[in-house]
Amino acid sequence: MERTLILVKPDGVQRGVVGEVISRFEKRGLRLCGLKMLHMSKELAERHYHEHEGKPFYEGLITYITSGPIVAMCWEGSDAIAIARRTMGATRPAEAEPGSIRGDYALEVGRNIVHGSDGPETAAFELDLYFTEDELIDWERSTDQWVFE
Ligand code: IDP
Ligand code: MG
Repeated sequence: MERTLILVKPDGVQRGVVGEVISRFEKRGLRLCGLKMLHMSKELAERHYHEHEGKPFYEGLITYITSGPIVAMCWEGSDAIAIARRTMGATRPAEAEPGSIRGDYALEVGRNIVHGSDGPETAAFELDLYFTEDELIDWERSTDQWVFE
């Protein structure tokens, strides 16, 4: 079982697609293991996006991600990281497949609705930024046997 951090970014919250994003991950079969709403501080944004520091879009990215409340979630399942990234679609919405979240709801890379961890190490690092251990819930669904092999 793998866990991944998913964020509905400020544009997604403002545009009222939080439920839609949650619904897509739920329908895919991933299991929700943590959820909260918060307004990211500049410090948290800089820690989250430290790998992009110095890039031309970095300052705009920090301004964007701290511009309003976000929803942070933990989703789990076999291959959750890769499956969530495919469900989200490509970083650049122009390249995101129709049927993906970004392919259906976004136009611009700097307003691309969602974030998802890109690997096991970043997932662990990012989940730790947003959730304490006791905020991540270990539970079973009655449908798990019909979703997990
Ligand atoms: P990801 O979110 O799909 O993992 P990353 O390359 O890690 O994509 O970039 C992080 C975020 O930074 C993107 O989701 C996007 O919001 C923003 N970003 C990336 N590249 C650009 C760009 O060229 N212009 C503006 N924003 C960008
Ligand atoms: Mg990334």
